[in-house]
Amino acid sequence: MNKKDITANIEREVLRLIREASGYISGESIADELHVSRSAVWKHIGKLRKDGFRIKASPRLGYRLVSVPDKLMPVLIMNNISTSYIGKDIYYYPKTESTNFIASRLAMEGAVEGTVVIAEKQTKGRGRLNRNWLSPAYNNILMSIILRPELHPSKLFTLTMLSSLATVKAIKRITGIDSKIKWPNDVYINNKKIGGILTELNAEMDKVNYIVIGIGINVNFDPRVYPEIKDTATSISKEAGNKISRLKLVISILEELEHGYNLLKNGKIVHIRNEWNSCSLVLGKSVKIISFDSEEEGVAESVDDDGCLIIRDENGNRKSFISGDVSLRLNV
Ligand code: BTX
Repeated sequence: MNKKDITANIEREVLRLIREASGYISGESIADELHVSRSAVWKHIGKLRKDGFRIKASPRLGYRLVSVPDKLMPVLIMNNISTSYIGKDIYYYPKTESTNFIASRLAMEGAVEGTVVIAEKQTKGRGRLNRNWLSPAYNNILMSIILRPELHPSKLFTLTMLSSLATVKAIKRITGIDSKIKWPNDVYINNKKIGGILTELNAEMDKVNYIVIGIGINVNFDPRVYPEIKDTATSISKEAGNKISRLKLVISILEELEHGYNLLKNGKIVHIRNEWNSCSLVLGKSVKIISFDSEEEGVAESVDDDGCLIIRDENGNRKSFISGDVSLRLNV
């Protein structure tokens, strides 16, 4: 472990101890428990305060945690997560270009599987087909996860499936709300978009080097701040009618993702596909598939192993569409 990791670990432990204390906890007991000096404890308390934690200090009693900031800081995630490898290494940025971009760079430099990149604000948030992903600072979830699956590159869609499924399950777990998946990569509540997945890979002919899963979720923002999406987007808080804990949701998504990824590693792909299908917003519905030079209509029948959507047109012909190239609109 390098010096930076040791410092981060102590800070995490200091926070854990003052969080777990029912009232005040003395600097001396923290120092004893962590085998560090009292002035080191004081320094870490100072750093936590600078990051937005409100900590009361009393010369006789010690320290008491008053409140934690509404920020998706690694120290808060790591102290509460129950995963064994996803989210054990977290990079946090108040502002960056795109978490997918940072995660790709880290993956190229050898970052371990399960590394997570989180931003509070992206200046170049990306969707599919070069589209933009919009989000104001400190309202939503913007994160990317690095995985290194033993998977043929053509099976990339399975990871998109896993991620949207993890998102749907976490939303249910934290808020009780049912969300749906719109093929290929969007998450919807009440027919409006609340999230999207952008899966990118680096691969050779038949081997994946790494995959970056980018997840963007509208948690506590009012989509009216962006005129271009105000009619098509919503957020979880808007649908729930109250503010949602971004921290609990991030943790839950990472836990669900690890659970699903373990199933995939154990060959349970059919189980994942069945669950994913049961959350589909499009199967059985009349849809329009739009590509850059044509439009096709039909009833969405199924999604195959490679993520292609099969539709049946009005003449009974079946057609298959690759997820990478097209957009889908529901006919209402
Ligand atoms: P997508 O191509 O399906 O969605 C992009 C389209 O959705 C945009 O063209 C716009 O119309 C609409 N849109 C943009 N922002 C929002 C929003 N906040 N809510 C609803 N609709 C919106 C979906 O792509 C994949 C998005 C992944 C975003 C994550 S964030 C973390 C990671 N980093 C990064 O740069 N991208 C991913």
